[in-house]
Amino acid sequence: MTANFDEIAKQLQQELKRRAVDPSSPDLPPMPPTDAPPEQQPIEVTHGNNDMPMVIIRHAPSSQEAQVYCYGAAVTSWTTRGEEHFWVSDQNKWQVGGKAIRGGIPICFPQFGPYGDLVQHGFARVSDWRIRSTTVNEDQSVTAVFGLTSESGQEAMAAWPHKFDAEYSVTLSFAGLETRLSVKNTDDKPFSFTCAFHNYFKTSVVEDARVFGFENLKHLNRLDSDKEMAEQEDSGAGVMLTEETDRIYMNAPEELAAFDFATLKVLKIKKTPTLQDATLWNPFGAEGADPGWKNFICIEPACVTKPATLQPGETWVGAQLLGVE
Ligand code: TA6
Repeated sequence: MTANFDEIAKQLQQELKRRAVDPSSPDLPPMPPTDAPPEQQPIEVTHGNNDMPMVIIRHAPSSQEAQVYCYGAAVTSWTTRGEEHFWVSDQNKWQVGGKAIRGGIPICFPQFGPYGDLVQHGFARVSDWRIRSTTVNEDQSVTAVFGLTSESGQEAMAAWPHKFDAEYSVTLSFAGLETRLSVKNTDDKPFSFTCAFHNYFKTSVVEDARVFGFENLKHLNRLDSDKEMAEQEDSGAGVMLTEETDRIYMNAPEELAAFDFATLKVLKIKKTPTLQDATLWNPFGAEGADPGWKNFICIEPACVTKPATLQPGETWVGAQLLGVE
C-alpha cells in the first residue's frame, strides 16, 4: 500500500492547529490567556534601560524570555527558567545614537570588524530599528520582527551608498532562541557585505569554557595580522582560552557548542551555511578590554571570509538557533 503523504501532512497540520487553539491539549502547556497583564503576555512592547524602546518576548510553555532593544535590534537577555545566558557590560551608557550596546547579540552588518570603509562592525548595531510585527505562531513559538532600510536616513549609513531592506526576526520556541537576518537588495546595482551575530555568552569564568566544533579547522589569527593558522589536531577536549584570543574560523561546521565546566551548562549553536565562518574572541584583560571580560566568551556565526553578494532584487538569509542543556 502506498502511503498518502498529502493526507498525513494535512492531518499533522490539523493536529498542530488543534494544539495551538486547544489549551487542554495534553502535550503542550497552555499559553497565558489574552487578557493576562502585559508582564505575562508573549510579547510586551515596553521601555528598558534609560527609557529605550524594547520588546520582551516570552515563551511561557518552556519558561524562556528574551529582551530586544530597538537600538541595534540588540538582543540583550535570554533566560531559560530564569537563568541568563548572555553577558551584558555594566559599562554600557544605554543611549540611542550613542555607542553600540556591548553584550547580548550585537548585529555586525554590513561590515564585520574594521574590514571596509564603515565604522567598526558596520552601522546595524548603532541604528534605530523599527518593530515590524509581533506574532504568536501556530506551534506556540513567539516572534518579534524588526526592520531597517536605507530609506531611514540614519547618519551611520551615509558611507554605504546602497539601497536595501533588512529584516531581523527573533523567535523563542521549544527549540530555543532563533535570530534570523534577511537582507534584500532594493537597488538597481549589486552590492556585497559581511556580517556576524556577535554573541556574548555568559561564562562563570572564561577559563572554564571549552568550545567544540573548531577542531581541525584553519583560522585567521587577527592578533597576528590575520595570519592563516594551520588546523589544530582534535584532542577531543575542545578549544580552551588561556590568553587574548581573536580568531576567525573558516568553514566552521553548522553545529558548535560551548561547555562550562563550572556550571556544567552546554550551549548549542546551529547556524545556516550562509554563515560559513565563526569567530572566537575574548580580550583577556588586554588594553581597553571591558572590566567584565572574564565573564564572557564570544562565539559568532559570521559571513566574513567570503562576503555575500546580492544582485538587484535578491535576498540573503542568515540564521542561528541557540539552545541550552
Ligand atoms: O569579533 C571580535 C571582535 O571583532 C574583536 O576584534 C573585538 O574588537 C570585538 O569584536 C569587539 O568589538 P567592539 O567594536 O564591540 O569593541
